[in-house]
Order: sequence, then structure tokens, then C-alpha cells
Amino acid sequence: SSVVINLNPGVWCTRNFSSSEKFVDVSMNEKTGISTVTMQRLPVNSLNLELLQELSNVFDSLEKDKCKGMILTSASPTVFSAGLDILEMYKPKPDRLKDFWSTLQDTWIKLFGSSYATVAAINGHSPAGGCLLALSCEYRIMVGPKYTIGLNETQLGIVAPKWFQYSMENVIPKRQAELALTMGRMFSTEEAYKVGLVDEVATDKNDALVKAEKFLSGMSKVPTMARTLAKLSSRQEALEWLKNNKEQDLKQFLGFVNLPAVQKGLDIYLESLKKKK
Ligand code: CO8
Repeated sequence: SSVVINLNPGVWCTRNFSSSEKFVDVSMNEKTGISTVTMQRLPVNSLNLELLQELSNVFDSLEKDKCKGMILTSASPTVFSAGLDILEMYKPKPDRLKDFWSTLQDTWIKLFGSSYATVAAINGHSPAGGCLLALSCEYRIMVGPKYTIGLNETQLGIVAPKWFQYSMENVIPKRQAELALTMGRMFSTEEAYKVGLVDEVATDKNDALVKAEKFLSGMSKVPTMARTLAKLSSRQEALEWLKNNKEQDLKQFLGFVNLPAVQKGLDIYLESLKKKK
């Protein structure tokens, strides 16, 4: 069920796609048809099962409603998303771990393969799964100068799966992607801009949102069907790979996460996050 509340009649409306959604806010500019999807699982938008389920539902609704364009951003003032919730992977419950990974796969397939145009307004740090969400969009605008972005998995003793890697190779040259992936490199806003990991730098969140709207309004001038088919054709190989290999990818993830060495690595990493304080 969907409830439409007019905040500013005629221009903006906030949609709750289901009454249970609390980690994601969706607002639509009725004039432009652009939806802003804001992750709000504070403090760091770590992607647990529930946040992923909500994102997945929202992406379905946007597809169904023939959304004109989507901006993905965060309600946190300093973090876009801290990536996958490590607590889902550390000492995991077997059934929940399966659901968690399958939901991540589905969320990626929906976002990476959306027919509507997508922009990430990266208003804070964006490691690992946060970087994956941003990479899955068609355009990235990142607030600078003090934030970082990258696929840092190897730093945690884990490996970004093939489709994470593909998402990065879709954006920056393969050689740069390989170096970044092996080192688990986190790029500053400026470094990310230089290598092409982000397309524009913004001074603050508002600036990022304005730039995102501008990009999407340019996109909307291209005939929709042609634009969508061009995007999906360019992304087809990666999408097909995951769609055809979901089970194998899940099996590999479960096997890897449950390795004692990986569990130990996650334990140490969680401790280091706590000690930081
Ligand atoms: N998962 C769970 N909890 C987290 C995570 C996370 N990813 N990130 C932060 N937290 C927790 C912290 O432990 C802390 O908890 P508490 O308040 O209980 O001590 C709280 O969130 C706030 O964190 P910080 O104090 O660190 O917040 P800051 O604003 O100072 O820093 C950062 C924000 C920069 C995002 C920082 O928290 C950080 O670097 N987090 C870790 C990010 C990270 O490395 N994520 C990797 C996740 S793995 C992934 O996404 C892909 C896995 C691919 C699959 C692999 C196959 C096996």
C-alpha cells in the first residue's frame, strides 16, 4: 500500500511505499518526477537485512511507477553508507545470512539494472557496500574534500565478489580498478574525482542535490526508451552474470564468511572500529 502526503502541495510529496519502511525515506518532486531516496539508518547506514529489503522494495516501486530519475543519498551528515553491516556477517545466523546476501544480490540487480536514470549524491564516507551502491548508479557527485570512497574489502581480509569488481571496472579503467581492489584503497574525494570514480565534486549536500537534479534533467531530454536500452545493453553482461549465478555466488559467500580466519578478521576489525573512539 502506498500513502502520499503532500508536504508542499504541488511540488514535493513524501511516499511511504509500505507502512513498515523506516530506514529509507522517499520524496518525489512532482514537477520533475525525480525521486530522492534517502538512507536513514543512523548513525552510519550500515546495510543490514532490513535496510536492504527496504531499498529493494523502493527500487521495485520506482520501476513500477515509471520514475523519471532517482537520487540516492544519506540522512547522515558525514556518512553515505558504511557498507554492509559487519554484524550480519560476524557470528551469523545461517538463515538470516542467506536472506541477507540474496537481498543484497536483488538490490544490486534492481539498482544496476534500473530503467530509470540514477545518481548518487555521496554526502559522506562511502566504503565497501556504500561504494557499491554509488557505483551502481549512472552518475556520482561527491561532497568534498574530507570524505573517502572505495572498495576496501581486502583491508578487512575479505574479497569483493565479481559483481562488486565489475561495478568498479564499469566506472574506472581496469588497471586502476585492479590496483584499488587489491589494495582495498579508499580514495579521498579529490582522488576519486581524478580517477573518474566520481563525476563531480560538490561543496555540500545541497550543492550535490542541485547538481544531481541538473544531470537528471539533462538525461530527461534524451528519448526514454533509447536511453534505457543503451544503459541496459551496456550493463547486460554483468546483470546476466549475477542473475545466472546467484546460487553459486551465494554458496561462495557463505563458505567464505564462515571460514575461521575470516571470522577472526571481522572480529579484529569490529574491535578496531570500537577502539577508534
Ligand atoms: N557494520 C557494522 N557496524 C558499523 C559499520 C559496519 N560496516 N561501520 C561502522 N559501524 C559502527 C561502529 O562500530 C560504531 O558502533 P558503536 O557506536 O557501537 O561503537 C558506529 O557504527 C559508528 O561508527 P564510527 O564511530 O566508526 O563512525 P565514524 O563516523 O567515525 O566513521 C565510517 C564512519 C568511516 C563509515 C567508519 O565507521 C568505518 O570506516 N566503518 C567501516 C566501514 C567498512 O569497512 N565497511 C566494510 C563492510 S564489508 C562490505 O560492505 C562488503 C563486503 C563484501 C562481501 C565479502 C564477502 C565475504
